[in-house]
Amino acid sequence: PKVIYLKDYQAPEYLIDETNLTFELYEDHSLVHAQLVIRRNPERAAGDSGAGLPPLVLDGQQLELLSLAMDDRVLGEGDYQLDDSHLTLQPVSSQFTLDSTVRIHPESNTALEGLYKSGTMFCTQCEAEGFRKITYYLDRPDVMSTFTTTITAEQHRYPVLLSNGNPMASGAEEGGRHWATWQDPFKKPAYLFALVAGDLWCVEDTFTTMNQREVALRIYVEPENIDKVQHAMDSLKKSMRWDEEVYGREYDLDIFMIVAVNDFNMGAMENKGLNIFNSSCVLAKAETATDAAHQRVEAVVAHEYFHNWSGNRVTCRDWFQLSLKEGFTVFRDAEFSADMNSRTVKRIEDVAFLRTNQFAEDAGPMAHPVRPDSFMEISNFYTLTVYEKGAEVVRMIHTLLGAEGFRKGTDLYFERHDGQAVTCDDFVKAMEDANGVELTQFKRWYSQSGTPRLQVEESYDAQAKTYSLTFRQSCPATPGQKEKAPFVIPLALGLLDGKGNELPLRLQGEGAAQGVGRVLALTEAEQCFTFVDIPERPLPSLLRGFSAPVKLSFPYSRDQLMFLMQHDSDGFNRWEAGQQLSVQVLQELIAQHQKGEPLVLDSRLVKAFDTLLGDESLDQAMVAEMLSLPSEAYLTEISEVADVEAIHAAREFARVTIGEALYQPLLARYRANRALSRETGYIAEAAHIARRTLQNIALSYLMQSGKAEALEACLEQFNDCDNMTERLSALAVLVNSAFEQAKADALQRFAEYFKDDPLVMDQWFSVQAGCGLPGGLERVQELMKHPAFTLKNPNKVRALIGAFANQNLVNFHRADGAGYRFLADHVIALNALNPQIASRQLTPLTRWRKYDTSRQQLMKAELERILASGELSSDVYEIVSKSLA
Ligand code: B3K
Ligand code: ZN
Repeated sequence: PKVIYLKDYQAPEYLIDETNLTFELYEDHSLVHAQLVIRRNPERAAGDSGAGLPPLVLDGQQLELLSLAMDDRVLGEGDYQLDDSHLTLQPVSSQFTLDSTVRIHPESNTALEGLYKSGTMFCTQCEAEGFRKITYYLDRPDVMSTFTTTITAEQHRYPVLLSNGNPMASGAEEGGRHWATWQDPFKKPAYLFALVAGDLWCVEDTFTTMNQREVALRIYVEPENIDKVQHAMDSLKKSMRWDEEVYGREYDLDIFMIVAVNDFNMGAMENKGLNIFNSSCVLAKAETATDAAHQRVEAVVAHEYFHNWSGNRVTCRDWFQLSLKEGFTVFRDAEFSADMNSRTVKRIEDVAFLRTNQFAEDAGPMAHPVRPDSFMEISNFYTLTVYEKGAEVVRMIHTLLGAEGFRKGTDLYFERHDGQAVTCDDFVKAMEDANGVELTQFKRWYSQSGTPRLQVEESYDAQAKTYSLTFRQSCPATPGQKEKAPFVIPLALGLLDGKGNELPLRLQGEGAAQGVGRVLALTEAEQCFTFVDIPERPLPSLLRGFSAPVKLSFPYSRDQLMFLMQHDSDGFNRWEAGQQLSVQVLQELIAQHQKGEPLVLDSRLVKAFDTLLGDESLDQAMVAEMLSLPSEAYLTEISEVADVEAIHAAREFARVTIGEALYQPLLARYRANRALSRETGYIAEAAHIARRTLQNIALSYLMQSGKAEALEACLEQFNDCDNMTERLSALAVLVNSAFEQAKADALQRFAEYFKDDPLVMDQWFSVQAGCGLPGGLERVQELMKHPAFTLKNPNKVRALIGAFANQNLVNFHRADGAGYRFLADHVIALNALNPQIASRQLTPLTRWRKYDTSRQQLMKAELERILASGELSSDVYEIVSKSLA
């Protein structure tokens, strides 16, 4: 596959003003008629006269061309050139209409890109480059067109026919077929096109916008899921209101639709007026979806809705700018979730995820800037860096400008670029212009990859009462980028006195203290800040709220961390102090394990947890977060060379020790919370979610004791609860326990009861795939034979293979390499079926540099085997070849 570079970007030679599509859907093929109103792009027309018009090169893949006409002149084979990805013709005037008919095969499309079938329904996924599998087109985001779409299909099988925009007309045809026409008045790139045809039911509601326009809201699902839609509908209405209140953005069409499909490569897709969702991101009810699933639905519904402005009304010029819409929209949905739930907990979850996964990506062979310079396959760039780090970059702008300044910037951005396809530079320019600031150096966050390190040193002068912090930033080399220039790092901090109170902050040279807590902007490789009037040696609270995506190091003692855990006014940093304490303690255990010494847990960690459990005034969600030890994946990420077995043994040892030492307070908390759960029944609100989370963490520690009393509590919860959160947690701790009979019974009864609900079966697979007890690979191989499993459904692949390779590190990384062989076998099988899913599942193998030499060899050997396995998709080829480079 060839490499595409940002530096080669050129505006399109031609534009498409109008796109008229007619789909004829049949069981063994479909026909697509396209009428495109095309004109020469005036921006490119300067030197045209003498040389004549340039050729028109349309994208098209896996299309069977049946007819072609230009301005009513039928074109024959000599009039155009066809290869497997382009149709090239020679225009004779600068404006013309092109008519084409192609035959395609959605019924056998297992890649789930373009037009395909999910179960009995037809649906589409066009981002990034799927539209070219539907018809010949200028399939690039800077070509924006109005779309009119007519769909014809058998009435009985496909009573519902949907596309973007507003419904215009519909009717019956002979032979039991019917048709519907939709028109989208907003110009859009082809990647936002969508079509759905199926036997669907919908839940309807309305939303009145800030200008009193009534919008019809419809969520379409297969009939058996109609009772699982209310939560998504509530989330949608909250999102629409929030975007009006926080960003002043109003919805623009008269109707907004969401369709749930079972077979989907990603979470969801923001097609104009017709969002298509993975059913896992729409369907939720108490009995079948956990709290986490409810929160995910709320977040993804919001994310896709927010794209209507950040992505659709203002879109990307080219795919290198992907983070323009994704980073910004992730930031928007994170703030929405923070406002709907607990702000601190949302931040903790996002940071834990970023540090575990995006930092690993940024340190690996696929490291790339938030705005990449090149790619082979754009589908491989829907990454944690583009999404999550991209959101951190937008958050830093928000931090530097303040909420008001940021809003001025987004207002200008939306006003200036409405209807346009623009760049990350345009976004930053709007921020600069609206605030009269310069962000030139800040933009390095878009162009430099890698996670910056920030080393901090302190010194206190008791005589002068000054306290100085020296910051040294650096950033490791990443593929293609050896040297890095300093970043602008917004550093939020506060200083605590010996009682835990915040000290007023005045920097040397400032007239008066600027209050407690503030944000410093670091811009140099090395920089020193001196605070004056500091009466005693303070304890600094640094990088509050994780104000920049960096690896901070400051030599805190364990006692200082315990102090911060209790006294820091920043909730995020209270949690962070606890994490750092846990990391120190766990690393000590890891070292003991490696030396073959007996493991001894620092009792201060137990004491800190005891204090947390005893403090009834604390937010339960925070207590739950703070009682959770850093994951094995995070401990891997921060290791120089990850010792899989030592990490697992250390963490398990800590869990057992804590479970035994704090058995009584955990049991008390557990019983109190479980009693409340029974009393109130399931309510999907923050306070209840917090209570259940803590209850379930307590249960998992209690079960570490192996006591019959704990088993009894666990079984009682499993059998007698009214919701999936309690049931699945109980199942998960049983699965990870040594109570073989109880485990087998519970698994069997669960599967029997939920066998017809694919999303619940996904959870059943995941819980088992993640079980770190010996024999994990064999269990997963056995589960692959279960009738509910299929490689063709991405959710199933993620639930079983993905959960095993990403969450069951001790089994996946077995010393004999069998886990690696298993993964590679399935990547090879998936490569032929669904390249996007194949290449995503590969990620764990790309991390081979983290492991000992023996595992490195084994992992590389599997990558080589994939490379040699035959014809590879561009998706898989790019990841494998870059990983081995
Ligand atoms: N924009 C889509 C992603 C589509 C990915 C295609 N390979 C989902 C989202 O970020 O909202
Ligand atoms: Zn998105």
